[in-house]
Amino acid sequence: MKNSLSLYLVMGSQDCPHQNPVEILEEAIAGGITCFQFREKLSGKTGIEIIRLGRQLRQICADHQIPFIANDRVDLGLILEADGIHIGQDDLPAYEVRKLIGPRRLLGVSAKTPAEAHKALQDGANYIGVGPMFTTSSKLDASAPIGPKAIEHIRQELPDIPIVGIGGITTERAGQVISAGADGVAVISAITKSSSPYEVTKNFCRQIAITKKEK
Ligand code: TZP
Ligand code: MG
Repeated sequence: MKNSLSLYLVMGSQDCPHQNPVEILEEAIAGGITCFQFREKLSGKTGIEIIRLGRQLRQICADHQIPFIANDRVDLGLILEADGIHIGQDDLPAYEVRKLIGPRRLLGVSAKTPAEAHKALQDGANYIGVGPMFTTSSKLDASAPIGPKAIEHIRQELPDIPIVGIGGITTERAGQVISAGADGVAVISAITKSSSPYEVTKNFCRQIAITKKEK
């Protein structure tokens, strides 16, 4: 699990103003991402349009053995035969989602505190997402940044829990998040809005590898 979290791309069509999500995912996989989450928030898309895009992205991940995680929606995850589901604190309760998706699919839960992280594990989570680390414009209802310190606190109390940091993470900031105790970083705009998703992904991989070596 921890290796799969190393560089986790999160994306929906709302995140891709310059380039097609399919091309971005292909470039990011070539650059070295280790996990992908389909997070479609564009309200203008119909159900069938979301499924069509999801199927394309899902197939690309399958072809490259990259875990494909669906955001929020268990129904969509099951339709797309996703490898897992990621939910927030205000979505369906994690233990209910675990029951729906069975024991084999991955379950990710967003958590900000050691108590939320502990509960997520008890409810059947395989990993937690902690953020926003820094200011982000990719999540409309994002709370104030909680910073890498939040990861330090969770890591102190739960030494083995798989953690991915998220929110405002750039290549320059990835190291701080890993040093704080995260197993990886989750990224939207730094990759999806880059003029070269491939190059920026390679840079992330380099920074993450350097910081992990120092740990
Ligand atoms: N959850 C917390 S912050 C965030 C999500 C989905 C958005 C991260 O996007 P970016 O562009 O990497 O800041
Ligand atoms: Mg959610």
